[in-house]
Order: sequence, then C-alpha cells, then structure tokens
Amino acid sequence: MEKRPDKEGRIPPGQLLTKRFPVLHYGPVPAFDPETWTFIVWGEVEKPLRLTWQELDALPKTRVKMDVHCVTTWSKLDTEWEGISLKTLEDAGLVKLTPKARYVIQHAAFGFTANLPLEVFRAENFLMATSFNGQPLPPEHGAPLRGVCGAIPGRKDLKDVYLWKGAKWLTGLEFCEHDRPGFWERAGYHNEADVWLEERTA
Ligand SMILES: Nc1nc2c(c(=O)[nH]1)N[C@H]1C(S)=C(S)[C@@H](COP(=O)(O)O)O[C@H]1N2
Ligand SMILES: [Mo]
Repeated sequence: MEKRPDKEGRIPPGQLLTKRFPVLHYGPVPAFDPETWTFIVWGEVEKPLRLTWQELDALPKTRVKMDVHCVTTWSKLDTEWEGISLKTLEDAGLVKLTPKARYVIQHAAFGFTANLPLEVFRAENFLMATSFNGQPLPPEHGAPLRGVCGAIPGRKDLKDVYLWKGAKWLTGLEFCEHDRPGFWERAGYHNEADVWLEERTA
C-alpha cells in the first residue's frame, strides 16, 4: 500500500477539515502562575535543568506553520505556532543529551504524559509552543506551554503524528534510553501515531 496515495493532498485518510479549533483533553484546565511555574528537564541529560517562566519565555522563539490532525478525525490546516524546540535549549547550552537518549517523555499537569522517539521530537514539525496564531496560548489549549506536532506541507521527509503526541500544560521533559507509553498510549492509542498510516489504536 502506498504511504500517501493522495500525493498533493494534505488531508490524511479518515480525516475531515474544520475551521474551528476544538478543545480536547482529559481532566480539568490547570491554572498558570508565572511566579511559581517551572519547567524541568531530566533523565539522559548531562545535567538536569530547571527554568522559571521568565527564563523560558526569554529564550529565542521559532515559528512553525503546520496542519494538525486529531485522532478523533478533525484536521486543521495552516495553524501557526511560536515557541521553543529542543534545538533552542541545546543551542542555548541549557541541555546536552547523553548518547543513551533515544526517547522523550513530555510531562504535563496532573501527571499527563506523552512519549515520542527522539528523532520525531527533535524534528521541525514538533514545537513547545507559547503562542498560537499570533496570540499567547489560551488556557484551554495548553497555556503557558504545550507540545504541538503536525504536518508541514511538502515536507514528506518528516514523520507526522496525531496531535495527542503534544502535551498541553507541559512542565517537563524526561529523556530516556527505553520507550514508555504515555497517557493515551496506555489507554489504547497507537504508540507510533503516524497520521498517513492511520495508526490510531494499538
Ligand atoms: N495535558 C494534556 N495534553 C493533551 C491531552 C490531554 O488529555 N492532556 N490530549 C491530547 C489530545 S488527545 C489532543 S487531540 C490535543 C488537543 O489539543 P487542543 O485541545 O489544543 O485542540 O491535546 C493533546 N494534549
Ligand atoms: Mo485527540
């Protein structure tokens, strides 16, 4: 079977377009207090990192325009995100991975987690976003920081995963040698989540 039968298409199989921006998550929306919020990085890194909101927000921002695809079948084209990436943290000398690092677990409020292979997390179509379409993230979409993953049109070299692989209310990153299923993966979602292969459930 061809990976992408509709070669010019931006709509993965089984998906429908929406102009709205649905809100989807399990549990309540956490409050954000910039005075007490911290972001931590640990695991397969040379030195654990802790950043305050002021420190994180002062880092140089990157912009990405992506099509996002939710496993519940809605897709939204041309969403614009601004934020930081693993490369931002590495370039700033804040994070240095050990040679053992092969997976990343995003940790978020209320114990939510999402797992990805390092190469997917590190790619240009994954961002830790602080803003959406030119505005600070709304609370229900993950303020102040969320993982977001999607498809950059024309970039068929990248792996595109469903939006559940981006954790809203992101508070930390754990780099691991071995993979561990995240919240939705333990609930029966597919570990790989490739939108073009319709890897929805395990
Ligand atoms: N913390 C947290 N992040 C989460 C989820 C969640 O339940 N908790 N759900 C995921 C799912 S299933 C989807 S589709 C997207 C939805 O993002 P949105 O509400 O901004 O559309 O968030 C993802 N990130
Ligand atoms: Mo979802």
